[in-house]
Amino acid sequence: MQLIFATHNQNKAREIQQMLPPGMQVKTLSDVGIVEEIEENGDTISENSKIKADYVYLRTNQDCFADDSGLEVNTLGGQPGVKSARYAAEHGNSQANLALLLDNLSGIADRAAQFRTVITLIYEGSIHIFEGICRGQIIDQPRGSGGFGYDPVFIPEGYAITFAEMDSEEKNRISHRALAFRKMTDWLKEKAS
Ligand code: ITT
Repeated sequence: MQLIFATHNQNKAREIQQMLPPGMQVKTLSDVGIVEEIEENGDTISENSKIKADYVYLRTNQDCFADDSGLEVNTLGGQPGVKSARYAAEHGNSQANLALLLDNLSGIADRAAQFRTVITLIYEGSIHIFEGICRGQIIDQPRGSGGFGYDPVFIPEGYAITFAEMDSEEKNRISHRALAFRKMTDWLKEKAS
């Protein structure tokens, strides 16, 4: 069985391949001849994951899934949210995004935030949604050099270190993305058994 992942990122695809039963093969967009970037113009993280999955399904008529993620900060009304990659400027610059976030939170005591991933799976023509949430706190100075994006300022609940200070295996065990992917792969395993 073949499942198309709406991404050009081979690393993401490899990671999810390892979580799936043998017999289920993940293909990336390039593997199926989709070379263009899919425009993510939805108003929410969920909408963007659906836009990407719908696009691939329309083009290929095959089982497929798409993910979208973002950081939601309580006191900022859920911002940067769907705009996480382009918070400070249209073309994603993690440093600038991070600086703007810290700026917007300066002097604010409530630093609660969460990373959210939404996966839209189109399987045998039906849509299934899987969500992963990782709650935590935004600190006021970046710490650590691992990960990407907002990792240096995010401390997940139950930890004293940021995602950027954590080794990648540990982050991949507890992250929003890992949780959402695990939900999807568990569901697929159930289907396949
Ligand atoms: P795609 O090409 O797969 O779309 P992306 O960089 O847009 O990659 P996501 O959709 O997963 O990544 O996430 C959107 C933004 O949300 C991302 O650019 C980061 O700013 C932020 N983000 C998401 N997951 C994150 C994580 O685990 N750690 C830090 N920042 C994250």
